[in-house]
Amino acid sequence: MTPKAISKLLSLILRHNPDKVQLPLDAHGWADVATLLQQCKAHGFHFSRTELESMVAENDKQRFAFNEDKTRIRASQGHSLSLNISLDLPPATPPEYLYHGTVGKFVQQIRNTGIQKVSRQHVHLSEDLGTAQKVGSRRGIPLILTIRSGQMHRDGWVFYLSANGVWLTDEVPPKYIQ
Ligand code: HQG
Repeated sequence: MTPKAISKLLSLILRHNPDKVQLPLDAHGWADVATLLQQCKAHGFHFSRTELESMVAENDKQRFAFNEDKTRIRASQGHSLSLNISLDLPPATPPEYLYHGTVGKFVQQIRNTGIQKVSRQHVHLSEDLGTAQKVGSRRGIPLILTIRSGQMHRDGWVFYLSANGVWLTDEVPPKYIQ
């Protein structure tokens, strides 16, 4: 399998559907690496530990992280709400402004109801415009919303920073969207 194919498979398994290869995840989204390799193989997806490690190291968005002794792996963000895991990240203080990349067709509803998690565990926000552009481009012509995250935080909203630099929060009410 190519690194990209392994990344796509692991995004599916570790964020959304571990049952695809009957893989147990713990409450914080971690999977045992040996079990992951074995279960993928049993379901027709062949890759070695070395291939896995180089994919994780070289992944463009650093989507996956190992624990210290590399016996466990998880996705750093992007999990489905239905998976019911907790990343167990400490609350963090965001910069004054963060960005959310979306597309025009969602903007009116976002103006009405704020940015919602939709199907994920958190709303995903970016620290830089370039990343937000890329996130929005997945769905069409990107439209970037600027979030008054500093004010949100001072008003008591909790933020988390994922291991790969994505800012996470529960929702962004309309009044914090510029
Ligand atoms: C939109 C990728 C209508 C929201 C990226 C987005 C990210 C609303 C879509 C990560 C809404 C949800 C997450 C509302 C939000 N009404 N539409 N009230 N609130 N939306 O995929 O942020 O490449 O769940 O704007 O890089 O696009 O997979 O979230 O367009 O980090 O690693 O509903 O996924 O990472 O879409 O992307 P998503 P997202 P990977």
